[in-house]
Amino acid sequence: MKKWQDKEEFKKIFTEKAHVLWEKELRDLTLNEVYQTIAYMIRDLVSEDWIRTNEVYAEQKAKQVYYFSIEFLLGRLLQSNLIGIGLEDICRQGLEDLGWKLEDVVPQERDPGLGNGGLGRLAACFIDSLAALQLPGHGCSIRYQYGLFNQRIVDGQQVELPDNWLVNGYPWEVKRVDKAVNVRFGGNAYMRPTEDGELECVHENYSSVRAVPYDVPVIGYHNDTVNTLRLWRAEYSREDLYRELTLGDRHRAFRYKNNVQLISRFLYPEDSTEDGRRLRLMQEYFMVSAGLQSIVRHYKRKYKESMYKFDQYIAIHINDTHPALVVPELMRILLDEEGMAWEDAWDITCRTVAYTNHTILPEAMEKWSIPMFQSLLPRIYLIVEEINNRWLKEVRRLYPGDENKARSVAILWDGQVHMAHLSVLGSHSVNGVAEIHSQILKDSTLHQFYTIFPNRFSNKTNGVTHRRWLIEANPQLSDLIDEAIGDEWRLEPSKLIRLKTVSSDSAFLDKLAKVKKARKEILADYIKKEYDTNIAVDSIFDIQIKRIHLYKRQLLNILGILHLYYTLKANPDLRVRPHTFLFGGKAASGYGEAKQTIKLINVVANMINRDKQVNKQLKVLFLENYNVSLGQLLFPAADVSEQISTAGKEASGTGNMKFMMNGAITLGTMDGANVEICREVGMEHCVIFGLRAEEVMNYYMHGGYSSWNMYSSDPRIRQLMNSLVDGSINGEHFGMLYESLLDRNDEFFVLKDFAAYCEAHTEISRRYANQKQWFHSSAINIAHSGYFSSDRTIQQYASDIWRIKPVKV
Ligand code: GPU
Repeated sequence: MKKWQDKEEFKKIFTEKAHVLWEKELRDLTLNEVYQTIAYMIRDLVSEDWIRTNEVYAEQKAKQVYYFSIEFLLGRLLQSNLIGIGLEDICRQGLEDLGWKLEDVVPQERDPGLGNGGLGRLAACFIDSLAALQLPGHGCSIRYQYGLFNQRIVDGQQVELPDNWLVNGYPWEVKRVDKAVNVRFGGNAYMRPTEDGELECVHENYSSVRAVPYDVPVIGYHNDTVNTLRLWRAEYSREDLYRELTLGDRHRAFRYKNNVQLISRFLYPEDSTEDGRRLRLMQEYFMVSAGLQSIVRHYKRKYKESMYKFDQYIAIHINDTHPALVVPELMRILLDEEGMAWEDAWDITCRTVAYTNHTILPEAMEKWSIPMFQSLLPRIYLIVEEINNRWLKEVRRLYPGDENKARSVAILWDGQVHMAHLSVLGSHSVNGVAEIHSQILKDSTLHQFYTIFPNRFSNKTNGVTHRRWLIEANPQLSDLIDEAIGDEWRLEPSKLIRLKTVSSDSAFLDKLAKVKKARKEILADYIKKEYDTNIAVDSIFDIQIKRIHLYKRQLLNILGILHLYYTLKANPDLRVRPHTFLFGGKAASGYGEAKQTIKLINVVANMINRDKQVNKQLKVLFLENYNVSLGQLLFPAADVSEQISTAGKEASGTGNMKFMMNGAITLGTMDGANVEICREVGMEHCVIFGLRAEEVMNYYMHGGYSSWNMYSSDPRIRQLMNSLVDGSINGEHFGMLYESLLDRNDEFFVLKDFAAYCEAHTEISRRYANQKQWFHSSAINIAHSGYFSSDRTIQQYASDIWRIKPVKV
């Protein structure tokens, strides 16, 4: 790559580019135009490498992976791309000469809200790691016009505003009209005999949607690899529109046009729960069909190999079940377009596809009603039916008379299409995202499949990219690490383990404490500016940031805070270590309990922050619109990482890893990746509390838990529960939460874990009192965070599942 040699060259190119783009003098540029100018300059720099990367892959016929995900939560790209190509400093200096600060330009970029939470952010970390490791791998998703809603808090309540993230254009994308494909919906499909006695499928009266790809470069870290994230947009096909119009039905024509445009208009505001909408199914098939068609076309044109060898050159990964239709869609292409026999097509499909499960919450398991599925995707339905028939025949042959077996592995059952079952059956690899989660899949959720295909199952513990979450988010800490152990960890995060050698060194720990303080100051400044609130940087910053969900138990956290408040009120002379509790996260728009939790947090926060008797010791804040960029400000400033989901419920969690990488101590349950975090760092460097997954499971299976008993036996709980409904919290009522905790027997064991949670907090305060000990733990956490780099995760996927190798560009 021909880079800007120095700031003078940067300034020269910037000036030329800005003139061409905006036709005005530099001094008249808006900050947003400055941002866009640099983005286009970076595009220019990488364009040759981008073309070259694809050429080299094709020349070498390298095996490639396509990572299909209904979400990619990218975050801003300007700074990470500058860091990736090693030009951040030159850019900063050049801008400074021209009168701008890079720090003011960066926030001009809007976070593309193309994801909800962990699943989408994982996909973004994964493509970052693929490029960093020079692996041939690309992302495939939808270019939603509106991302996840923007969250405002009004009177303590969540208000959802549309996230029109594309208003000012998106300089990182390239529209590729020449690569558009058509996707078919509706109509009718049936089998008919051909002249030579075979069966062929007829699909007629369907309507066509044009899928147009927008490509975003995924730039490798200090290498020449530029992979592609391909985002599909739905457009109406002019021919179809004109046909309707010439047939004289204007209403039908406009309905067609509107329906088509809806397909890529909104990202669904759900995280782990699914409310089965027709449009969502359309989105899933749209992404899958467009993606697969373009992969097959590229394979035939550039690799010029037989479709019988498809799986030797192509791996397809499905990020949870939202892209599970790749299984029948690849079958359709192989059967109908390539004329393959069923057995061959099935064999190739299973060898190509691999599946990751991200949840065991039963309500989050995707199922579609058969009538809806059939009317929307008639040809795909015929194929799914055939897959199911052949499969159940096989199962009944293997386990005669065992209808339970058949039921628990069926794809079509009870009038529904079971997407997880389709995914397991149609792939050669199934993995969970943390050890405990993979074990639960084998033991319960997918147990029957596991008995039939034990070798198909494995674990791939999640990871996060240390490039964004440490190097970019926390340059102060990154520099300190360089100083202590050299900078090799930037390329190989496992080298962070060398920090153990300085983790008891007082001089180092003092510097670590200074860095933490500096990051708390940066956050405090932001909070002062945005909320006009002062937070004390010598208080413990205790942070819970993630989607709001009953199983994640933000309720446990806020009830703990409320109890602390009552304790302080009842004991005016009591002095506790000052605490700042920060929350952030969005609630799905239709999720009443989650929204009421937000309200509770805000009302309690208000009550506490205004109370002069306690607000020197206690401060609570709910930060609006938690997203990737806000995360980059919060993780570096945290002392305590709240990871308090009900054991067995959080598949992995990935925020836990971002916190530890930035030196926060985990306060958590034995759930998801917390289990591995605390195994790596040692029990003495995290604080673990609460029921274990087996205990939770036991209560579910055999009963024996009554939240009313907790209410009767623990006066603290009684006081808290009463306060939810008696108006004592600023006159507000929280009936829905009260019901969930008491009348519906506290499904997530908030009250059961309450006492242990309070003790865990006491333990945190006790440990924080010894600063040297605290920062020793902090250092140990950073040292072990190398294991939780997505580079490690991706290497495991690459060697165990995809069988792909690095390619030097
Ligand atoms: N997850 Br399924 C989501 O964020 N959204 C989903 O629709 C589904 C799962 C999360 C899990 O809840 C979280 O535990 C995990 O760390 C993350 O996926 C990535 O694996």
